[in-house]
Amino acid sequence: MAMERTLILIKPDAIQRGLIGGIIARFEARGLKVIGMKMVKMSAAMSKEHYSHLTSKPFYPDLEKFMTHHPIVAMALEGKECVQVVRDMMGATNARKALPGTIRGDMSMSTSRNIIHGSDSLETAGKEVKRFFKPEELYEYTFAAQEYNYAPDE
Ligand code: DAT
Ligand code: MG
Repeated sequence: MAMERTLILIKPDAIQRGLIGGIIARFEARGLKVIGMKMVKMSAAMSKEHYSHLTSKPFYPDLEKFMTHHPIVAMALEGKECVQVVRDMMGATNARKALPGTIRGDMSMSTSRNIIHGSDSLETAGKEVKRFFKPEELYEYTFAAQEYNYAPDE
């Protein structure tokens, strides 16, 4: 299986609630590699691009206001099949329906205040990592104990 990259955003609600470290710890414990990480304040234009599938929805104005009013943490993660792995770790969009054990299911109670974004497909992930990170902000390195994260034939 090929290595993939995906984009995570730790949203304003998570930052206000002191959950940055708790969220990052989940990904580290899973064995995903952090290859880029920074704080950013999304602009309205970035929000409209990032949520282009939702701009016509009635809740979009609140979503844009929410995502742009406060800095967020952007992370690029790398791992085998990590786009789906991260989606599974996040849980359902409506956090009240997210299963216990998922990030949303353990730490949030809302659809619009659901603490984390993760890319929804490999194609989206490619675009989203580029949206938030310049090439020089992404780092290539290997885990010293890589053979303990994956078998050679995976
Ligand atoms: P996800 O974040 O699980 O990929 P999405 O891409 O459909 O879900 O929506 C992006 C964000 O928009 C979501 O995290 C919160 C907000 N949102 C989606 N549906 C909503 C709704 N019905 N009411 C309020 N906010 C919503
Ligand atoms: Mg989405």
